[in-house]
Amino acid sequence: MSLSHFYTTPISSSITSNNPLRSTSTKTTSSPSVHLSNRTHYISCEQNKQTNKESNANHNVIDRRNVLLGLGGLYGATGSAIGAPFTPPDLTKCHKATDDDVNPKEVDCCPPDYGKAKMVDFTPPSVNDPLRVRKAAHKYNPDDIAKFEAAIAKMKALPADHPWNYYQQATIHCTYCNGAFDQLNTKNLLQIHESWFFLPWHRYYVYFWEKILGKLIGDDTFAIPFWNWDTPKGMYMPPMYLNEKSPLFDDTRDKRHYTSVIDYKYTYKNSNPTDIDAVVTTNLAELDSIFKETLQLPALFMGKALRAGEKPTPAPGRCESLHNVAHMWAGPPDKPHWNMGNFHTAARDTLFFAHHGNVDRMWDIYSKFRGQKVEFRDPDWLDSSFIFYDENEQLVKCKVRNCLTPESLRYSYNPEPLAWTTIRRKYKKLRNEAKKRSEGDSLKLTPVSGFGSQPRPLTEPIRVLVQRPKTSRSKDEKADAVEILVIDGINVVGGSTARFDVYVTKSLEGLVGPDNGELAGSFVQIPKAHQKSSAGKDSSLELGISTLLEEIEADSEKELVVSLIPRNGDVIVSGVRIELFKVDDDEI
Ligand SMILES: [Cu+2]
Repeated sequence: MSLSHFYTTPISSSITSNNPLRSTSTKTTSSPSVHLSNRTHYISCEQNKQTNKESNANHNVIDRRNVLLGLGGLYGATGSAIGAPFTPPDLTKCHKATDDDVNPKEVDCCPPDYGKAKMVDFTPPSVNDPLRVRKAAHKYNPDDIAKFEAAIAKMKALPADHPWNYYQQATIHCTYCNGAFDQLNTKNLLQIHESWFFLPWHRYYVYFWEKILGKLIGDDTFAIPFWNWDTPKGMYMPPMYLNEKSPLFDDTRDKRHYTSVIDYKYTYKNSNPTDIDAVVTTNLAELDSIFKETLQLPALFMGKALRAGEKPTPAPGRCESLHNVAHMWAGPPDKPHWNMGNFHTAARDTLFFAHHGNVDRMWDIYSKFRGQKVEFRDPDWLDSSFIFYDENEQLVKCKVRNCLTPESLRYSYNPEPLAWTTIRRKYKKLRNEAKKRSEGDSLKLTPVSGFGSQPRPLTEPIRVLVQRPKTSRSKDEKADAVEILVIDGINVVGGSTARFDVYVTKSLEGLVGPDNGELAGSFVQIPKAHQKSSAGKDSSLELGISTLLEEIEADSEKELVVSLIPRNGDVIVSGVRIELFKVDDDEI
């Protein structure tokens, strides 16, 4: 399958992944996950055969715990719960969390008091229930706005301790993201961000919020708006959120951005771009890259695996990293970045739900590009569960497998043109002009060498030569394994906000010019509350580069120049490497 044709060609080859990034040997040993050498991680055919034998016929899923045990019982002897689906926490054991951007640092993230409420399994809505259709926020008419405002006003007017109360609802985000609970029977943080739970958890969260609002105004067709930040006219704060008299208004947002276009390269410093057309084009090109580079390996889009008993190692997908930018941009530039700019408080702003409507829509589009093949056939993902308070005031336990499509929850998105699917030619023109300008600035070439063996602070741009495991791969080889740039051991000093961008270009015999090359992706972190014990845990960033290499005609290059460009925050990086990751094929 050619990646460059995926927008127009029906996806026929099997690209479903059983969490392929976990399938490497690196995560099954006790050694640190920092790798300074370049290695190829192919899963052997034997392992694939073994996993298939163990697949569950009903759901076509594979039990990775058996696979791991079969590979030497690495986890079996510990008796821990490692390698199992996530479960809801013990609701009686909520504790304070830490937020490094706040003074004093301790914050309360405990959810509504569920008392002795009995938890039942969530039953997905009937196919006969009305379909709720979410519309783009910037297209809302006065009637749409009035209805939405009425619902929000009612939610805000509920008693403060009611589980449907606006602020109680906002606290749920804090609960699952900010260290209010440990995972059941462990000392490990309950955290659904920066992993494969990011998209399904937020899907449920927004779903129940919408259902409750509908119930409050007695309308079972009620749907929330989505912030359509992937289309030129939607790349602004939707106007209805800026009316100071509206219950949708939030005074904490960055006022510089009330009328400016969102820049996906935003850090707190660069605001209000003047060349709007260039920013919009660059934004769209990034979206195009995100979809193309992640299509074969869902972990690259959705985030890496996290299983019960594991200490979360932040590894967000590109969807989440981009979503962080919009949080940063909407929230204020100063600490503690309330509301949107800090996970701990983000859901206090109604714009959060429009933002996550679009994040959820991105997942839906991604899923449809993939022919709606399940992203991870792993029961540790599918059978993981979260709790929510539903529109009948019932505590429900919701499994990932029941939210794989919006339609299964009886909602959908009003179709909007996907502006980023046709931007490539315009973007190339823009890039070529920029390159010419940069050549004019300086023809100076500077030497580049390897990263070295020690972690390095990213106080200035780091440009390093990185070897590729294989050059000039055939189409079949590319369909079989994805080339990935891995940035290891990313430590944000102080755990606060940070960003750096990663560029790739060809080397000129060990030298590099002034142009950084093409953007491969970004590391973007916004402040969050956490448990002290998990502070400072290193992150990793994994970026697909197959399409990028075709674009810059670097397929035959043995080495590439990778540039890490600091934008914000104090960051230390431990290593940069390029690997090939096997794409699981359910037809094997
Ligand atoms: Cu968010």
